[in-house]
Amino acid sequence: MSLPWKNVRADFPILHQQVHGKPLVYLDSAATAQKPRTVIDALVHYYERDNSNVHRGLHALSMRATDAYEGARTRVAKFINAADPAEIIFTRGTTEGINLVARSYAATLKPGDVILCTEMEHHSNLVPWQQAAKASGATLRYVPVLGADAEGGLDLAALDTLLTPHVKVFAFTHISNTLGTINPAAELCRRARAVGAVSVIDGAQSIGHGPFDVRALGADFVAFSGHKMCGPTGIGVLYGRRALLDALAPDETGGGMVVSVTYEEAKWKPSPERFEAGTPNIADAIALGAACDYLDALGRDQIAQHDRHLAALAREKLSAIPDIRIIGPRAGGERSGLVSFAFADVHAHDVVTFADEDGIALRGGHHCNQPLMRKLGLTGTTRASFYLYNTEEEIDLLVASLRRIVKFFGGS
Ligand code: C6P
Repeated sequence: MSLPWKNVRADFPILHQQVHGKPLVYLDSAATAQKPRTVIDALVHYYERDNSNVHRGLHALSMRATDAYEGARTRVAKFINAADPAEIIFTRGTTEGINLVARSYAATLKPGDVILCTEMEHHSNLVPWQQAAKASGATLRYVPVLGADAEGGLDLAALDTLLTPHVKVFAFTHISNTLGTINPAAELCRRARAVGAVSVIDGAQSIGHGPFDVRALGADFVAFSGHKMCGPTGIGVLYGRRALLDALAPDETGGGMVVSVTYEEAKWKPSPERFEAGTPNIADAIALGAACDYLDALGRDQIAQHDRHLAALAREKLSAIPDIRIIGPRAGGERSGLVSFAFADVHAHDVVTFADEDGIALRGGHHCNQPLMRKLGLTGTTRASFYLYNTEEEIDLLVASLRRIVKFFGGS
């Protein structure tokens, strides 16, 4: 919890502004995190000094760009403790990474096979599997979420019956973007492997919020987005175990991913090139490497402790507001750095609009979790998500704003 707060906030130029005449309180980092100066500088530096295409040119700029791009791959591999940089495929983000795996597996699945997801999946880790099931004739099943407010997490006992040898893929989120639930990812990967299924972790909400070790987790595939870990938008990563990637057909074909081409056919390069057809997103990959440096320098354990401390404090303070319903796990150890809540008589969009008048950025709606919302009997929630630049004082401003909103709408 002892991050150097003043210095941390000074690293983020965007935080030092007024919104509607009030100091900005940014509590929407689960949607996208803000960027430190070092990440912004990495982008500027690349475009001012090194901009060139990679893997193709023999001139100085191209070689510098290639070195920086491949350096970023090595940096990301280290960030998640991958065994080999070739296991890092640059994508546009979590969504593209999951689609790549889902489309590739759709070609190998058949009727009788099962794809297992959970009821708390973001649409990006649900719809691609629906499509894969439709395309292949496989069956899609879900691990239930327990409790009227989803406070019980995943029904791990149900896994005993759901996780059979028919399951070929088990795709689950590490941290729920709506509930804040931290799922026992290592256990889920281990149990998937025990029945011969590959594990696919949606790491969108966990990657920037603490240590992340793909080998300790025993993960087969992990997808995440740069923009949720202080990196740029438009860049993400699909991690895949080397042996699995080598067995996977490419999803997209074209320049850069082939060793030889005739008018009749083509031969693929190994991973990662095989999965990166066309000119990649060079600048953003390099800046993602800078984001890894930034987070590691702060200390990822400390970031995790800080985020979770703020969320626990927020939950405690929000609980005192009349008529509030707080969703997700109650125990601190199972909850990440976000809090989701709802009022019976005030729509989440109204809450967000009113809070915005106080300079506070929240997110309201279904958070791309429509089936989960339906299950909980909600049209949406309001979500406050915390990150390394947030402070305890900002929680007090949030609580004061919410009290104003409840009063306006006629509450106690
Ligand atoms: N969640 C949120 O406000 P992309 O858009 O590809 O970078 O990430 C998709 C995604 C996948 N899984 C989880 C768990 C996520 O939270 C997200 C993005 C944002 O919660 C936007 S909906």
